[in-house]
Amino acid sequence: MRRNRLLERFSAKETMVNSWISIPSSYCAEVIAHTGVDSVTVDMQHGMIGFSDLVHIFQAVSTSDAMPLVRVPSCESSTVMKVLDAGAYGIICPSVDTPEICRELVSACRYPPIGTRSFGPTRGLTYGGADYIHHADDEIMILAMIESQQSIDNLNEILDTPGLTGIYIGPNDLAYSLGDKPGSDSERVEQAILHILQQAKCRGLFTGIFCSGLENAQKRKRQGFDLVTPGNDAGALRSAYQNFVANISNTSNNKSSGVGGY
Ligand code: 3PY
Ligand code: MG
Repeated sequence: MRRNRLLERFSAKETMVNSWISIPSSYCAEVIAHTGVDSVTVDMQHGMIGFSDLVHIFQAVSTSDAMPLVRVPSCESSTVMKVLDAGAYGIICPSVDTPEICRELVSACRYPPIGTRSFGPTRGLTYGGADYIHHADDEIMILAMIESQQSIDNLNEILDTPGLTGIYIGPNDLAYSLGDKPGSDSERVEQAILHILQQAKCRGLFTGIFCSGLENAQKRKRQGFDLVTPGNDAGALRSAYQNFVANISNTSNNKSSGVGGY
């Protein structure tokens, strides 16, 4: 089976750059996948993306070395299993607030006897290779999003879930949950992020985080996160075009400026 290079780079202790796709365009995803990013995450929670868009995006990503990941809308098992069958090498699941949700997530991602993933690897077999079913449980990553006070209250039990690969922090929802606004870098949000990072790292878990942009991603790298996402595709496109406009017509246009990496 094709190896998951995120796991290889994790073993080598290298920082990885993840991209975040919200635009339903295989061409846009192909361009991003060929920039040297380590992974392309298709955002099916907040992105403008349906299942057939996802398949086309994955086909485009397959022309590069970037690993295909999906941020699913929830831990609901039929969606998790379907995107795995489409060839996802990692699942990022939002709002894993309790150990029960985490166990449900792990179960949906793993074949029996470990979990309850249903057999039918369709495109996973084509992309992964003929021995897919023998190695899928070792190569596919399961990342639980920690993004609420409740998930922090349950952190130890969530992180101790057998089979969990690691965590991915959603700082914007975390800020809301702690009484701040998306994009906040308040002391309580920063303290919470460092606490989650430290608890995950001391268990040897993989750590990822969504970032508000380049500077924020550089800071997270310095803090020791394994994988950083410097915002999404729409945010990057918007800021590039705002920069063109501001520097050519000498007007600053803040009408649609991004928030929290979006
Ligand atoms: C968050 O910051 O809450 C996220 O889910 C990142 O998209
Ligand atoms: Mg979130």
